[in-house]
Amino acid sequence: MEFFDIAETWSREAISAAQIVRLRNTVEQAMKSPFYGQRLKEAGVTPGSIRSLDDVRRIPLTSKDDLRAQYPDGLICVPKSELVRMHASSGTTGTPTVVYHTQSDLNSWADLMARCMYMVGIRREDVFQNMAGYGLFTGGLGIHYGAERLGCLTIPAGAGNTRRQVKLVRDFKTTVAHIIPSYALYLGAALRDEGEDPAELPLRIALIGAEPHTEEARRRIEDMLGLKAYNSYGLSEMNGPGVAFECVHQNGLHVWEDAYIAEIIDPVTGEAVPDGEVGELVMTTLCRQGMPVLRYRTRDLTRFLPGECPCGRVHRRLDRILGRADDMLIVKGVNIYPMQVEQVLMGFPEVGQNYLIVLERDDFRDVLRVKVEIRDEYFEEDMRKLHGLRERITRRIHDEILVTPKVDLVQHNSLPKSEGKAQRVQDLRDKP
Ligand code: ADP
Ligand code: K
Ligand code: ZN
Repeated sequence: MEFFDIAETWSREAISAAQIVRLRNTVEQAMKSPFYGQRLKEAGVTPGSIRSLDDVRRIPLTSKDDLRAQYPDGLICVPKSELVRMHASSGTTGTPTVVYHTQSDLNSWADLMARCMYMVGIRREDVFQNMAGYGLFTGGLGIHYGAERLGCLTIPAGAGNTRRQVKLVRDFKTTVAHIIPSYALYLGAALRDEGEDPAELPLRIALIGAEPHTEEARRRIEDMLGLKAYNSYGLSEMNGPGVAFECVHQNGLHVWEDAYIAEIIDPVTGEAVPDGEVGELVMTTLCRQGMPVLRYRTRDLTRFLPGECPCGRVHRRLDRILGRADDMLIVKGVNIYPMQVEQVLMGFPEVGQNYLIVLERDDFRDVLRVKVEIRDEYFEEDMRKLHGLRERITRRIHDEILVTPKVDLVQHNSLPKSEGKAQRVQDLRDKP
């Protein structure tokens, strides 16, 4: 087994020992910002009072609103002149949060990202094309510097412009791409529409992440593009990509515990959930100087997977993200996650790459409408067959979420598509 970083081979004892020392240092560093200075003082937390890892729970949680309230200054813990970069979250759910980095922060981020890429077999001989948006979004520069750190020839293609992406892949024999899953599905379908076989491209690995997606969507991306797709998880508040990543076994995402403390809590009570249960992921940075963040409530729902990974890394594995707590839909009193609907849809070969969940109100009753793009070759079939397909989709969604949806079969490429993270839900319930 080859490793990029010695920390990948650490035992549980070594990880815990490092975490305690790093947590103390992080608390000491965080106290330099007025926000944490005050918070930690109120909670009676000092570096010396951290004696075991359980002491992390004495640190108050930090919410997205706490960070938003610090916009645009952030929680800086070094002289301003030491900062060399800022990023902001994509703002998918409101005012963005801003994060600042020193050069040493950027170096350790690039190391973490390179570690992820090396773990799935990417080497300096690979040609890496970043199809994610650059700019404030961390999926651009964050992965870019990781790929360079690893030594790959790196093509900063940016998002969108499918023709150009494909030309770059062909001309420069790109072997590895970073691509948002909804865009990967679109790219594959677009090539197929033009009568080309996307699997003939030289791509062998895709890093997919930045938005929730199902196992079914991953398999579809792998089959269509003829490559291996690895789930990449991160968020701006914790740097961006490079926080947790699948290894070659594709059985959950190793969260890098030498750089972060990950906890999973009950989003209502704030208490730790029993191991293996789903809850909200809470993260603490352990190596960041410019802007450490303590016990950040990610709003992302997942669970720790039990057991050891055959790859030998003991860094704990997270299950794929079920969705954001903010994404949960309540329809007719039932809690629904968009990914439950995606999971059903992606199981139908007739279904194309795009769908949209629309919530409407009809005489005070909630209506869950699912608009589904159908691949051309099926769309042209006779009405009876389409009717049958619609009924089967309706039934399968009902079996999954226990609410009967209204299913609209629509033509390929007729739903709005985005270059960044896909918008899967439209809530029209409170609109006139
Ligand atoms: P925003 O919250 O505005 O989208 P970020 O760009 O920081 O800002 O995105 C981080 C969020 O993206 C995560 O909190 C998570 O909800 C989502 N995300 C990132 N990677 C994945 C992934 N692999 N699977 C599911 N969701 C992901
Ligand atoms: K190289
Ligand atoms: Zn593993």
